[in-house]
Amino acid sequence: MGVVNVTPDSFYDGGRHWPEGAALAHARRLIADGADILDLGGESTRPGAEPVPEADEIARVVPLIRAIRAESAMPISIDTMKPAVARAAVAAGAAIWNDVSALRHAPDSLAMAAELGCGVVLMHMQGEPRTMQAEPHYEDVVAEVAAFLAARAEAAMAAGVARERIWVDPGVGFGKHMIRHNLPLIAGLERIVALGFPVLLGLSRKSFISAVDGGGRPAEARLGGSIAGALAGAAAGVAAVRVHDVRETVQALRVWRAIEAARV
Ligand code: HH2
Repeated sequence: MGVVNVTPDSFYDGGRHWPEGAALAHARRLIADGADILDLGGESTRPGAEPVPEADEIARVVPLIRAIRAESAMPISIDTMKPAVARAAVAAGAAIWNDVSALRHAPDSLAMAAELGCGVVLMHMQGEPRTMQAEPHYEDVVAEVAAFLAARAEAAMAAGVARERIWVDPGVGFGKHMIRHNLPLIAGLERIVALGFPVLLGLSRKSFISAVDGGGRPAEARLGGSIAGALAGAAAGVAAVRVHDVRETVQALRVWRAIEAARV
């Protein structure tokens, strides 16, 4: 899954694909690079990011979805917490609602997901984006994330979302201590995969990579760690990795798979 953020402030690609013409060029590039899904976002979820009004978010993503749809059948997911944005995106041609709040942000999120009938990514987050990194706490991070995702999947199904439309995501970096929580969570991915839903893993260029690599590495200098994390996810059986660098990740996954296939 290749990331296209149409935002001025995303932690890595904020402002790069802004305004919309640049975002379309980037989307084309990710398709050519081997993406299987494009994830479009019109609001940054980085810690401390300012909320974007609904109408502005729609104005950022809908024209881009239409433009991609006009030239490609590539599945598109919309990265939003707002039901109205998801509805507008699906009407424009998006097939998946990627919600970092796991359909908890608005009272009508669950009902909207059921009504839209699209795929849904339910992501774990402790707290909410503005404050989530303040003091994250877990007794057993893998068990708690797994229990949360199972409960949200149940809630979605109870609201009418079909089981086969549900994906789950452990939410690396969302209300998690860089080292104490993110690393055991990635190491314990098999237990998330064992829930029985396809797992999406997003760790591309996130700060824990810098923390592991001695600190002080800006997002531009975290590609190696991103690929290492994607391979760890693949080994654990995740269904997709959400990345900024599609070409490099596709190559790493192809080589890893080829080596696995050559095992005797
Ligand atoms: N991470 C980000 C945004 N959306 N969605 C899912 N399902 N999983 C993730 O790990 C995830 C996500 C953060 O990355 P990015 O979009 O690059 O940054 P920003 O939120 O600042 O736009």
